[in-house]
Amino acid sequence: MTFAMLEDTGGNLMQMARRQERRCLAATCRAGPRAPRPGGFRYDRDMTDPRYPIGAFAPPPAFTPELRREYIDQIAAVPARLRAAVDGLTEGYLDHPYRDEGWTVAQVVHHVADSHINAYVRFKLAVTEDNPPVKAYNEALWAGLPDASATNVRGSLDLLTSLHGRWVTFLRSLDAGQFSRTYHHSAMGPVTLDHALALYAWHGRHHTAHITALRERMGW
Ligand code: NI
Repeated sequence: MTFAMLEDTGGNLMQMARRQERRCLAATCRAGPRAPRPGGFRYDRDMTDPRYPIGAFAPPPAFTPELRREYIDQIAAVPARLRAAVDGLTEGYLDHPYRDEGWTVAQVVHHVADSHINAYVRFKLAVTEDNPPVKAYNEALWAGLPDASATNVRGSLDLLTSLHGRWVTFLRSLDAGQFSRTYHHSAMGPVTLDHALALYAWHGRHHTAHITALRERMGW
């Protein structure tokens, strides 16, 4: 995921990009002053919307060491939870879209790996450079590439296990000052690591829930 592309859709890319940009610029993507919302997650969308099984992302009103620990724990849990979400699913199930016109279950798994590779690099850049530029990527096109649309998800699950191991070790080493550092996103402008931490904690839960909600709906 990039901040610019929270929506997973195979729809028209230009429309999608414009829609995403509007949503990001209007709502949750920029670092800096905004009206905070309590609770960290906003449930203002129809909760039956299969695109947002845990609600849309909204940053918390304030960051505390306890909240950061909670977010890091959520990020640490992603590989095992995603692995459990697809446990027992064979080829036909992994090729099933998680919603009408949505990505397949396998693509969702591969996307989390693609997104979190980008996230990991962005965090490291922000800690070692002064507001470094980072680039949005076209997640819809990435999801169509052969390695990200293949049915076999083992490679991405193993990648996530290793990646999150490194990422979480790094995140747990950061102090409050480092979480206030920023990277400069090509679509959203400056983003604090606090904001990014909350976002990626949401992101892992968001996509895992795409799969668990599908299995619940389908009785798999
Ligand atoms: Ni995503």
